[in-house]
Amino acid sequence: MHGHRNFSRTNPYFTQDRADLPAEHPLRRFYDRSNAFVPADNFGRGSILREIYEWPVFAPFVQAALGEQRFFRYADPLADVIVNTAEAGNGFPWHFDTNNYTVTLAIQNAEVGGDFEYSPHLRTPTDENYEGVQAVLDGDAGLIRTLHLEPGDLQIFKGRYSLHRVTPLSGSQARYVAIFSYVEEPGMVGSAERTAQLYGRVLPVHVERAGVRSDALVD
Ligand SMILES: O=C(O)CCC(=O)C(=O)O
Ligand SMILES: [Fe+2]
Repeated sequence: MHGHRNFSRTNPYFTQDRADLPAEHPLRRFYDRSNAFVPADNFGRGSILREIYEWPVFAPFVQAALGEQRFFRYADPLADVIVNTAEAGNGFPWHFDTNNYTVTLAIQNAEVGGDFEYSPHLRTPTDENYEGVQAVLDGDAGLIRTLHLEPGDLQIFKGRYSLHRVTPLSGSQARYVAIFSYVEEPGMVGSAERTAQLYGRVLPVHVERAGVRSDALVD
């Protein structure tokens, strides 16, 4: 597998610790996060994932489902269609996405775990609802919905206001999910810094297009 591993410890917001707040506050709840991204140049012409991504009816379908006004395929040759891999452990703990939406295709499930848990519309642009977030982090089943996806299932999910996680994995089989990325302007690529973080390398295009940036994809 040509994945680049990422380990971190993050709160649900991907922000710094706040020593001024009580220990149980959501901004102070840090979880291990561990996964690997297989960059898009492993899925070249003729690969099934690229055929789906570039299938002329696919992007318009996703755009209509999301109701987005401006919607373009990502122009980043390392990041437009990638595979996320996660092994036994705590792959994707509770978080709000920093991007507006995520489009995934389930490829392989782990033996145990890997369900998608989410709490719809838990915060709004004007109300962080830290009490509600804390209740979900503490396992309040009344606020949590569970989705079990099987290989081949396409998921279109708006994660900025809905807290979500992938339940911890166990067993020897890794979980694989493809992620299709879209942006609001044509011709965009990721910044060199973020690309190096996520994929462990950059291409000339990431340096050359330093003025035309977007990091509006994977969190
Ligand atoms: O792997 C998944 O099913 C979703 C992961 C996720 O929440 C994300 O990429 O932001
Ligand atoms: Fe997410």
